[in-house]
Amino acid sequence: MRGRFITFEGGEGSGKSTQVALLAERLRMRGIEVVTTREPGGSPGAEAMRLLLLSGVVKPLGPTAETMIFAAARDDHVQTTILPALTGGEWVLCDRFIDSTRIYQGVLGNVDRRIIRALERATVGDVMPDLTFIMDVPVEVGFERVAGRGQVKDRFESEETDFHVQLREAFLDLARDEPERCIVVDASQTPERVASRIWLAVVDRLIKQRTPRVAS
Ligand code: Z5A
Repeated sequence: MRGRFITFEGGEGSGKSTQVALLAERLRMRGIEVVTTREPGGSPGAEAMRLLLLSGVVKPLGPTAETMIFAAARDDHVQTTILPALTGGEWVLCDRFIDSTRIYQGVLGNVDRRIIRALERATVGDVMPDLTFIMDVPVEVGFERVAGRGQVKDRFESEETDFHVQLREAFLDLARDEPERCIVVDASQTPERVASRIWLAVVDRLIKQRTPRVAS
């Protein structure tokens, strides 16, 4: 049986990586095999492209070219990491995926929606997430968490506050448009509370439905 594919989306510092790790732990405790991965990256080729994308050297080429490099990275990631894992019955938990392109490049970068969708079809095809968590946190909370790491800001973290406010709104709009796939999570709560909310949704949407009913 094909594995399940869950993605985590949202602004910076919203706790995506933390929740990917916590959900993986819970699934493994139930005996489910899990692959955790991220975008941009998640395969050797895509990790090389991640360095280019986050360093900012691609930015001067413009948002359309940047979108194409995100797509090239995704193509390699899907073909070499995600698809083989799903086909082998493993669950894949991915920190960012297509919705980041739709929002960062599409909504905020103003890249033509037809280009975004065409690249999505070419790279993802029917390898669509079964469930997507939109991690929602006030921008200032996300900033504080990331500042606590004391790292140099990357190409996207360096954008103005207004960019991050629009980003948050755009993710919430996307969730409203696709309620069957997307669940908004209040990510300002403690990591444990956020993890519990996510776990309830996974059980409800993906685990219960896989358990065969016993005939009475
Ligand atoms: N991008 C794009 O433009 N187009 C695309 O198609 C794709 C990506 C795929 C990748 O950045 C950038 O690429 C991203 C969009 C763009 N730009 N930005 N910004 P990245 O992978 O380097 O970083 P990120 O995805 O933004 O994640 P992040 O900033 O590392 O944050 P996070 O994964 O959401 O959070 P975290 O690492 O789990 O937690 C951050 C800190 O907060 C950490 O110290 C935790 O211990 C703490 N934390 C986590 N949860 C909590 C709670 N609940 N309470 C308190 N503290 C917490």
